[in-house]
Amino acid sequence: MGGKLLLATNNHDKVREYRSLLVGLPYDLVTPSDVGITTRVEEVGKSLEENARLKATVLAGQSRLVALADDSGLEVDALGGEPGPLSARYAGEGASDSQRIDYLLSRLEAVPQGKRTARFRCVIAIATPGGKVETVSGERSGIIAFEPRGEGGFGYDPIFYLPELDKTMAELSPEVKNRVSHRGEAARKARQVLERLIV
Ligand code: ITT
Repeated sequence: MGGKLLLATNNHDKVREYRSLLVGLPYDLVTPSDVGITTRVEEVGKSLEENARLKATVLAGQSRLVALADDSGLEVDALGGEPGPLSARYAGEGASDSQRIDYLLSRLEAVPQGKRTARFRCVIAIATPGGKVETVSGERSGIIAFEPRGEGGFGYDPIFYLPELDKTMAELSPEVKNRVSHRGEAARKARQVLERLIV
């Protein structure tokens, strides 16, 4: 039996996706608030990988549980890879998803369809209380739409258009998003790491 696995995130949308992506593993998934942890780890790293490692290591140490952290972001080519690791704070601390979308669209106003390529990246770090850390990652390419569409998902999903499916990520069902998303790819690799940790 694997015991408890701490989902080291304060983002409820990520928790919802991981509950489905990690289904069937012999772990009881818990959140920081479930185990009385209220600290927010400052994301001081320069890369998604650094920040994911930091969040997983700190929370595994505090909880004495295996911890899985996710640092993810959107890289827009016309903006030199921005917002990247700053995706959550792009329109300032405390901004809403729709304010971040508006801000990003305003930065891309003059950029034509053919130059709006982007990718979502997700890095997952899994840390043990003993201090071991492993990382895995996933990515999904797409195009930044001119206006938001769809009600599903979260974050930048309504403006992330997938030409192969002719839909934005927010127009996909949760099952299809998990199949094609950056987080889905990373979580399938994380599953293998977690299976190895079970003794
Ligand atoms: P934790 O650090 O507590 O996990 P957070 O929301 O601060 O939560 P990140 O630092 O990883 O998470 O920021 C990721 C941001 O990137 C998030 O706020 C979204 O705006 C965006 N993002 C990540 N995954 C996404 C997805 O699947 N779809 C749309 N936007 C996503």
